[in-house]
Amino acid sequence: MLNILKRGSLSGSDREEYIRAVHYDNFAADYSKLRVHMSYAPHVHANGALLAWHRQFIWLWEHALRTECAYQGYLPYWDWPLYAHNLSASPLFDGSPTSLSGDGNRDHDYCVTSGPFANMRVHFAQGATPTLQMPPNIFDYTPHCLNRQFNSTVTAIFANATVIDRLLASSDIITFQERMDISMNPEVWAREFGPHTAGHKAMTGTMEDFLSSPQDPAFMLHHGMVDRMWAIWQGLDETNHRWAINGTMTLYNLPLTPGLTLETEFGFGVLGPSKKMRELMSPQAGDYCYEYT
Ligand SMILES: [Cu+2]
Repeated sequence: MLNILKRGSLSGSDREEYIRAVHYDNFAADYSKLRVHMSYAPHVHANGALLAWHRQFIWLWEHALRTECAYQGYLPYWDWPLYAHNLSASPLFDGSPTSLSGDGNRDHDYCVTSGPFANMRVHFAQGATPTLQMPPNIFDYTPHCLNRQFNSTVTAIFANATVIDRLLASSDIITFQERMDISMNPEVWAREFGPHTAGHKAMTGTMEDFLSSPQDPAFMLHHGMVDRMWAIWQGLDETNHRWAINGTMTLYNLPLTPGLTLETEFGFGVLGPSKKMRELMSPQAGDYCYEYT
């Protein structure tokens, strides 16, 4: 009997359980684990690797919660349209004890001072933008507060229900990637976002950093939704969507690396063994056995 792990919304006590596990095994607070996302960042964003690499990244996170923290609940995701117009009203971000903490506190440098992650310290400098050239000293220990500055206008415009419908209606992977992540095109980066970029930009602060955004506990739920969108889209057409790949492993899909194939290998550093793209294409194949509710 297959035991398919569910990913979906959590009730009150389940939320506390999830928060407990996050506190216990926080990729965000673990120097060596966080370095993995930082090191691979220029190779797995705004290109053909974003979806697959982050699928494995959050799966490794889920796996760690389950094996190291005995977490048995669902992996939650951030359902963008639900509170796109008012992030602070969302049960995820209202600052209550069962949220992932709220907005930054404007009287305290936009540090997060409410909810379970109040006064959390993060390790790495922030302010990195997507560039091929890694800024110097990115791995320097630079402790500061987890910070946010919600901008619901961004989610209201770029992560609403219409945006999602349009994303899922994409006729091919090129269109799907572009709609998910318009940052694929640097020319429009400054004025138009796909919902992936919008989630990061709408939270601002820690979540907006290109390299170290996983320092915000919201990162995993944001990428849970990115993965959910891809999983739903893949399932809409097994013949044409399931194995569809497009792009390279260079930022903005520049042709500095070969075009991705199912044999392309992705690294995950200390988090786990390398994986071929082929192994990351179905939530219910290989090591994976999960589905979204
Ligand atoms: Cu990322």
